[in-house]
Amino acid sequence: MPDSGLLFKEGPVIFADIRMALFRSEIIKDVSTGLNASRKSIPSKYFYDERGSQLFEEICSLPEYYPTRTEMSILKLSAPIIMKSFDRGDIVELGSGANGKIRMLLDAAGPSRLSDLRYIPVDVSESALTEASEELLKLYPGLQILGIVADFSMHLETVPCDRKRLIFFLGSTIGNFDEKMREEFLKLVAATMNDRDSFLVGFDMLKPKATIEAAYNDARGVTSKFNKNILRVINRELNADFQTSHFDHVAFFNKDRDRIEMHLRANRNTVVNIEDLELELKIEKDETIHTENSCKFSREGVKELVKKSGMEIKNWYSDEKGWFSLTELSLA
Ligand code: SAH
Ligand code: AVI
Repeated sequence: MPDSGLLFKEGPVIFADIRMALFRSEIIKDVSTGLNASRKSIPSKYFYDERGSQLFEEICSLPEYYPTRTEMSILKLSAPIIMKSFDRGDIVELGSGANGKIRMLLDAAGPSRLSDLRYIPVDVSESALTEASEELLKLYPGLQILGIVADFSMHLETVPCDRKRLIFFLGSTIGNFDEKMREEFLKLVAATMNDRDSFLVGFDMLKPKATIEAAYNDARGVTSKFNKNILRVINRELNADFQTSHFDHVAFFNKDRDRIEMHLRANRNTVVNIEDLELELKIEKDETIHTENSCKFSREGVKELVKKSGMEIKNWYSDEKGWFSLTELSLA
């Protein structure tokens, strides 16, 4: 059980809000560092307020956004294998978001095993966490849930590790880290694992550039709304006056770094006041704010990363086209 932050109980779900007390100092530091730099950026975790989480859910069902449906197709086949040897313990999900994927695992476990399982979703988005948990309880009565609102890159120590664990990090959220952070993060998770635990990580694999770029430039413009939502978050949290119409959504594949880059590009010279940072920001036409990287992986790249983290690949699940991979890792 987490030993810091705010613990509260809502019906049979227990929530621990590790983030609340730290949020303000964190966002001030992150946004101030990012927007005062010569190449402006804002960390992608600030996409996910209530609206951002809803927009991400919409993205997941867009025809162009292949990662969600591809990973779900892999889970459909692999969930029964993964759950076969896991009859009791904790199912931890880092960056849990909505509950579609975890439901496939709970279904594979079957109703008779639910009371021996505890589900521990960890997410910065309190709204996503509470909504998903409430829905899960209705669908799976008897399941214990401990929801933790926390930044998984900073507060992994708040996730209990006293029982056997299956730890999930799905959706290729690992691709939103840069290379150094990916390695550090895997090492951090490995340091909390026992021999009996497994870590299941989703990787979005390299594929034709046009397919990848279409996934981040959907025809309905949902990804554009999602990208611009980060400015609305900054406006609300730091009393800023970004005009979202002064920025265009830009997403392209950077071939040298095997990643999609998302930016917001100013479509005119604009001045933004961020009251809580006492900052007047002059942004020139065509200047960009870098909001996200989404790395795509080769099988060799994944193997190398896993090796560096002190873990090994126990199982490799993939789809027919090799577009997405779910890797099961354990301590080496
Ligand atoms: N796992 C889900 C959601 C992926 S979207 C899926 O596969 O579809 C990424 C999720 O991670 C969002 O719910 C977001 O709120 C959460 N997230 C992003 N950065 C985070 C961080 N640093 N710490 C904890 N959660 C984070
Ligand atoms: C959460 N993450 C893995 C998504 C991605 O594809 O990198 C976020 C996203 N950004 C734009 N569309 C989806």
